[in-house]
Amino acid sequence: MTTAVSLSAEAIADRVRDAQTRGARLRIAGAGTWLDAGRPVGSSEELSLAAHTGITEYTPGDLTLTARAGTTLREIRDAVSPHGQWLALDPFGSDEGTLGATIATASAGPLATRFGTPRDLALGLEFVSGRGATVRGGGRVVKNVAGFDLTRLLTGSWGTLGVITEATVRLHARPEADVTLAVSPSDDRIDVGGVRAALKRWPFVPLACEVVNDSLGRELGLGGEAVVFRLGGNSESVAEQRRAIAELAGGPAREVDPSVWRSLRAADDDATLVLRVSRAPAEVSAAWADATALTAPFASARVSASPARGIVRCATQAVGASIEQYASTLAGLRSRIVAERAPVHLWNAPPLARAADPLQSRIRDAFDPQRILNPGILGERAVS
Ligand SMILES: Cc1cc2nc3c(=O)[nH]c(=O)nc-3n(C[C@H](O)[C@H](O)[C@@H](O)COP(=O)(O)OP(=O)(O)OC[C@H]3O[C@@H](n4cnc5c(N)ncnc54)[C@H](O)[C@@H]3O)c2cc1C
Repeated sequence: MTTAVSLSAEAIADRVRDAQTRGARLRIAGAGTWLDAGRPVGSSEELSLAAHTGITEYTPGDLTLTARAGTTLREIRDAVSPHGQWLALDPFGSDEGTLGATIATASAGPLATRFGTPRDLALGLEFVSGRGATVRGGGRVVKNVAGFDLTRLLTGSWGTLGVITEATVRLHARPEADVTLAVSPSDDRIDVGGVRAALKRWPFVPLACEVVNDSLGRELGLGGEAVVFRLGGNSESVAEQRRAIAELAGGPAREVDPSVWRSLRAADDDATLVLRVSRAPAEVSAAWADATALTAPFASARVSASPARGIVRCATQAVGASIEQYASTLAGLRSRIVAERAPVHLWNAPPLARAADPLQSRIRDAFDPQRILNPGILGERAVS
C-alpha cells in the first residue's frame, strides 16, 4: 500500500501510530529514485512523502531555507537561484531526489569537497519518530545551535530513527565565476596522493575535485583517466586557482563543459553494484591504487575518488557470476567497504556483511522500539 502524504507532520505521525497499532512496518519513500540502496527492507507498506512538498520559509538575507521533506533538490535550486544562492548538495543521482531522502541517507556529491555533507548543511529537522511523536531538533537560523546533535543523529540514519518531515538548510552565495578544468596524466597514471597534497597546500579549496578512472573518464568525454576540478570565486581568485593547477599539471589544464558534473552524478544510474571504499583520508592514494588495480579486469568498472575526502567509489553494471566475482575481488581491499547499492543476494554474502552495532540498537530502541521504520535497511533484524 502506498500513501503519498500531502497533509501535515501530524498526518504522518497518525500513519506511524496506526502502523504501531496494527503491528505493521513502513518503508519510507521520497521520490523513489534510490529505493534499491541499502539492505532490503522488510515491509510491504510504503509511506511516501513525495506529495509532502513546499518551501515553508526562505529569507535570502539569512542564507537559510526551510522546506517539507518531499521537496525536490530541483525545486529548491529553482527557488534560490534567482537570488544568486544555491543549496550546495549535489548527490549522485538526479535533482529529482528529495531533500528529506538526501538528508536521511547523508548523500553527498562532488561539491562536498568545498561545502561538506548534509551533516554540515542541515541546520534543523522536524521528524516523526517510530513512537509516532513529532520532534524538532536544531534551528532555523545558523546561530541557533540548540538540539543540533539531534539533527546530526537523524542525518544518515536512513529513516530508521524517524521520518523526516521538514528540514532547514544552510544556503551559500553562488560564486561569481564557476569554471571546470580537466587534467589528464602526462605519463600513464594519476598521482592521487600528489593531488591530495596539492589540495592541502593551496590557500584555496576548489568547489569540487574528483579523480576518474579510464572507463569513467571515457564515458564522460574526458578521453580517459583524469582529474576534474571545479573552481569558484571571483574572477581574480579563479585565475589564481588556474595557475596553481597548471603548476600541478606541468602545463595549462583544459577547460571542459560543466555538464561533466551532471554526467558524473548520473553515471551510476544503471550500476548493479556500487561500493564505497573508506580509509583514513591520508591513505586515499593507496585506496585508489588498490581499487583501480583490482577493478582493471572488469572492463566497464567505473572508479572515482574524492582526494580531499578520502573516498573511493567503485561501480559496475556487471550481472550474473561476474558481479559476484567483482564484489569478492574488491573485498580483498585492505579497507572498509560500504555497499551503497547491491543486488539482494549479495547483501548476505560475506564481503558485504556487517556486524550488528549495540550502540545503534540502543539508539533505535529509544526512537523506534518496535522497528516500524525501514526495518532491515541497516542490516539489523526486525523485532517481531
Ligand atoms: C542512481 C543513483 C545512484 C545514487 N548513488 C549514490 C551514491 O553512490 N552515494 C550517495 O551518497 N547517494 C547516492 N544517490 C542518492 C540520492 O541522490 C539521494 O539519496 C536522494 O536524492 C534520493 O532521493 P529520493 O527522494 O528519490 O529518495 P528515495 O529513493 O525515495 O529514498 C532513498 C532512501 O531514503 C529514505 N527516505 C526517503 N525520504 C525519507 C524521509 N523523509 N525521512 C526518512 N527517510 C527517508 C528511504 O527510505 C530510502 O531508504 C544515488 C541516487 C541515484 C538515483
